Parts: sequence; structure tokens; C-alpha cells
Amino acid sequence: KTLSQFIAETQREVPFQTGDLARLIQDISIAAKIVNREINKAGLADMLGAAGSANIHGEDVQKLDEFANDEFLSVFRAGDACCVIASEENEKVIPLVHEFSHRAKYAVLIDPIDGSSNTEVNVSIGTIFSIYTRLSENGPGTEADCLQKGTAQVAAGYVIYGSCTMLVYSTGNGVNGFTLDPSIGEFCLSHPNMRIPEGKFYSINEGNFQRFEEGIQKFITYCQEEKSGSASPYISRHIGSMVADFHRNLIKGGVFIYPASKEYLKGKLRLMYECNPMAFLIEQAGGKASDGYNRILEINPYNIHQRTPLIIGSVEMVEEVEHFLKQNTSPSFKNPPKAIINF
Ligand code: P6P
Repeated sequence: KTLSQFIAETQREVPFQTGDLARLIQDISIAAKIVNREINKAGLADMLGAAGSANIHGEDVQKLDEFANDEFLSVFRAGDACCVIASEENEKVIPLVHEFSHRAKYAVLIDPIDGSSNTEVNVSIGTIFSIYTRLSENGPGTEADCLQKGTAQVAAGYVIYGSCTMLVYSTGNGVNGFTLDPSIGEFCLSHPNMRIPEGKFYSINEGNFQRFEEGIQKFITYCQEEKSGSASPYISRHIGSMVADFHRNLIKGGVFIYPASKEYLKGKLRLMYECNPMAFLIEQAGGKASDGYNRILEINPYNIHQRTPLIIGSVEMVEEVEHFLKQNTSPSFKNPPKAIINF
């Protein structure tokens, strides 16, 4: 069953839908196919490496980041369902002004390519998107349309460009995964109604161990310790590309952690276009997502680029991490040194 057939079928289940959200998901899938094509030949088409510029966060922009951002922006501009975009690659939101702005219902937040530095070493990377119904009445969308709590999302998903390319998304009625069949150029339903199992993978950049809060350090040590004389059941798996680490855990179970650290006081990952969409998906798949203390989806946003610590995956493992954090917040971390990056 192709994505188009799946959307047509689910459209019938939800009465009075105008089809705008369906169109938006279709548009995202088209841009994803184009980005996928460039990623697959990145090494040949000189799309690897830095574009020679820095983005608004001062991070080297990879050529694919720019290409992907342009592709997704152009499909949203060409359509009539989106009134405003917030992208990791753009400092300000981008209000869409077109003849249909007055009736474009959705705000889209996107990380066009997450983990682009992995392209050079042929590691899976991803696109992450989050969709809200606009709050403003009409005309081009506004920043306020983008700055909504994660609980208000109407849809969210990601594309993983890996050994195969998949689109995984939810509109609030469960999570479905579609695998791109290059022979027909269609995303086909391959993972219906995805549910995260309880698992034993823990995924974290242990290189930052000395900079983590004591609770995180104790969780990692707990995972490594033998249990009643037998080997620890926990398995460390960390790819360093959040979409890939998330996708493995969604299928096999486990927890992905990018916590606060002395360097990143609020964690490194972005709330609005990385953590909120992934939190929406994981809850739809029966999992959990928190910043260690609060449900990610309940965080009140103040800036489209704000960061948050992220602990996401199987309920049992997320709650184990939360347990260690609640028990052990070391005093040194309460008064951290001037953080290098705390926005
Ligand atoms: P670190 C990739 O740059 C990314 O945004 C995520 O995909 C990944 O989980 C994280 O950063 C890796 O960050 O600090 O461990 O290199």
C-alpha cells in the first residue's frame, strides 16, 4: 500500500478533513524523495562537507543542510496548506505569502537534515518535522503560530535516510512507517501501527560522562554493573545521529538520552523541531519523553530555537533515568560554571 493510498483510506475515517494535512504530508514525502536522491549521490555530486558558511547557531552548514532546507521550503511555498515555517537553518520564522495565505491552516517546524556531519562517514541522517494548526486568523503565519506546546501538534514525523529510506509519522492515531521503494519511487507501508517494546538499549554520548549530572552518571554506571552475578542486561548503542538512534529504539526498545551537561546547560537538542516531534511520536507508540523531570510535550516554549535535555524511549527505561535524576542531583551541578552554550 503506498503512502497516497494509505492517506486516501485514512481520510475517509476522519470526516470533514479538508485534505490540507494530507497534502502537506504528501508534499513532505516528495521533498524527502528529492533529498534522498542527493544524499545517495552526495559523495559523487560534491554535496559532502561544509558549504563554507555558518548557520545562525554558528555551526558549520553542510551542503546537504542548505539543499534540504531549500527543497522543503519550496514544497511548502508551492502548496497552499502552510502559512509559516520555522527551520533550524533560519533564525526567524518564514511567513508564507501566497494567494492562499488567508486559508493556509498549518504551521510547520522542521530540521531539514539532523546529523548532517555524519554524511561524510555514510551514517544514517534524518529530517524531522512538526505540524500545528495556526492560531492566527488569516494572512501569512506568525511566530506565535509556531510557538505552541508540543501537546498541540496535529502531526509529526521523520525521514531516515539510511540503508533504506523511511518516512515515519503520526497524525495522532498511532505511528506508521513507510519504506521508499526506489523502483517505483513510492513510500510503501512497511511498519503499520508501530509500538515501542520494552528494551535494554541505552544510547548516550558517554564521552561527556564527566560533564553529566550525577544522576545521569549513576544511571550509566547502573547499566554497566553486573546484576546478581550475571552480565548486565543493558546494551550500549550510540550512533550519534538522533534520528537513527531514535529509530533503532522505536523498533527494538530502549532509551536515548541527550542530557544537560556543564557545556550544554539545557541540553543540545532543540525543543520545537527535534524533541517535540519525537516526543509526539514516542507517546503515540506507547513510549515516554521527558527532560528528566517534565513531560517534553508540556514545556511552554519561548523561542523556536530553544534547547532541552531529552530522555526518550521505552517507558520503563525513561523512568529509570528519571529515578536516578530525582535521587542524585549533585550540588556542583546546581551552581554550574558559566556554560559554554546554554541557549
Ligand atoms: P554530540 C547531530 O549533530 C545531533 O544534533 C543529533 O543528531 C545527535 O544525537 C547529537 O547531535 C550528537 O551530539 O554532542 O554527541 O556530538
